[in-house]
Amino acid sequence: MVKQRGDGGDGTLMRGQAPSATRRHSRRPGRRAGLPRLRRAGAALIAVGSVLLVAAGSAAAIPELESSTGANTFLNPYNASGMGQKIAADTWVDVACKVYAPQIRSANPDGYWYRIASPPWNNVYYAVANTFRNGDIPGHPPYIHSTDWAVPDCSTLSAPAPSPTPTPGPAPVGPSDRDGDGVSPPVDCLDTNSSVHPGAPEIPANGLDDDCAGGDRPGKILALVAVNWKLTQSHLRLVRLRVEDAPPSAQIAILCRGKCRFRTRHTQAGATGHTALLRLIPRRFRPRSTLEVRITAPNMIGKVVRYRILRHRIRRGQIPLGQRLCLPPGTTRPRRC
Ligand SMILES: [Ca+2]
Ligand SMILES: [Ca+2]
Repeated sequence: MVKQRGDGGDGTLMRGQAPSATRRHSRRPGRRAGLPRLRRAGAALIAVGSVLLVAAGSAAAIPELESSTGANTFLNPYNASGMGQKIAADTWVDVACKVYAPQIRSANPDGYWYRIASPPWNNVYYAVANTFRNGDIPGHPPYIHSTDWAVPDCSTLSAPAPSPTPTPGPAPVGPSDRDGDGVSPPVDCLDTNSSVHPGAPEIPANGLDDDCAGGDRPGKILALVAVNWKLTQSHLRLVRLRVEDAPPSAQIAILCRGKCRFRTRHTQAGATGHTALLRLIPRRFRPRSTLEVRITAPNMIGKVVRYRILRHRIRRGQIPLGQRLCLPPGTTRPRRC
């Protein structure tokens, strides 16, 4: 009997959480690879025939990709006032320049904001730089860039657009600051809870937009799929299939594609989060079939483990390796985490 414990085929329990796509923690300047880039300047390159001229003091707008949660915009980055239209998730916008305004804690560790050149922001609204991907490529962690250092400082532009008047320090406390956290609406998106305000730590899947950045961040299901296989010369036989440590009442689906004796089975995790699945499905699997276990729960990123059963691996005496995938809320097609 050949045993496999865990999801990744290497016995490692999949309990880690990938770094957030919207919170990065590096001060190191970085360059992106494989993404569109208009060159930076301090000097902009202007092509005239085959001659390049360098115009010091101006800069082309730089395209930046918003992360998967989107970002609010403000007229004044120093106290996050004058809220504008939100930048939608996974959207490219042109960025004119960056300003250093660390007074709002969610802008840290780098403390920079981007001035958004694209309409409808038109070079007067700002968004926190660390909400953008800044050269990190979706699906290719680690996500480490909080700021794209190719974006010029607004102070270096020869003809900067009107900039907000710096008002260092926390947002002014108004009479409508009912929860006493020092931030008034509309910047405080929930003025009845002092733990919710810009700069507060975002706690995934608690039903609150803790940092007022545009919504509650989905949590990630960290359940374990435990599987044991018995290998023969012609097929594989499941001798153990369990889900452990799932959220109570999580939905569990078992799918089989290819040469299968079933297509789909559904069940629900018990109160303990442990659920035996072997009783629900035929145990014998032939080559050229794929077994998949999906664990989902409301407002959480689902966990998927996929096993491809291949003839050449069976002949070599190799059991299937579990491929770990993610299923974001509202989607049906698993993707790389
Ligand atoms: Ca408040
Ligand atoms: Ca939250």
